Amino acid sequence: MANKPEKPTENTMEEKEEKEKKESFGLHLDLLMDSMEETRFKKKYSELIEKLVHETHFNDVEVESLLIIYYKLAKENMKTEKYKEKSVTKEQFRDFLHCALDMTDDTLMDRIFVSLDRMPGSTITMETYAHALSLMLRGTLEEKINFCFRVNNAQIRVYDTMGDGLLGRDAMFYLLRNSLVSLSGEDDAEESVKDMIEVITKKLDVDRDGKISFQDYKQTVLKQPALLEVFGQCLPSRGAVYTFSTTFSSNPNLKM
Ligand SMILES: [Ca+2]
Repeated sequence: MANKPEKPTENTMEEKEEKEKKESFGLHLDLLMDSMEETRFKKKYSELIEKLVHETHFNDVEVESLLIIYYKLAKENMKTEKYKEKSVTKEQFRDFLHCALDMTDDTLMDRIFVSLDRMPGSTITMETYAHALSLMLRGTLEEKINFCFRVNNAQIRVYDTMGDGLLGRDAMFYLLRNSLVSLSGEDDAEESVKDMIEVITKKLDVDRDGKISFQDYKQTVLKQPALLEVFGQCLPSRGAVYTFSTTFSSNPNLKM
């Protein structure tokens, strides 16, 4: 364009960034395949698609689209010849969650992997991937409660060998400090964290034994869903869920 304005307006800047983000993500969100490949894909995965329709909150078209994304990510790996099977690496899934669902916190991602997939190894299976997205995009409150508690516990287990499934004051301090330091700076963090622990314990410790058990947490969050991510973000934001859902679903608002 000859008369391109020097400074794009804010709106087009945003659009440009969004476009670049999608482009940098490249192939991954491209759901198109040539007809031969599509036939092969459907033949190979039709049983798995049917199984996943039962096990996840997606319909058959949505499962197929999500598996195509996986398939294309995995296909890229074959080029490097490092992986013998067509699998998505955890690294790729991390990038995927970053770009598609705006989840940027690396320590959070580590926790999520421990919770999703206890199997060691560098790859993530198609089924684990589909279940993870079902939970993140369409999970019921109860599913999310189970997941978030596991994620928080996984984080503790990394640093605390006591991992007994209870969140005591030390564990809470650790979790909350992580999310607060970035907000308020090192010095103020400690006092704020202690205050928060008081508030949270009052709200969540239903049986008043000083620790937050899964039952304490579950009972409280079922009544007050806003407390789901009280120990730190574990799930993508609503906005990110909606935006990504438009790429693979004809009904992105669908909430099951
Ligand atoms: Ca308790």
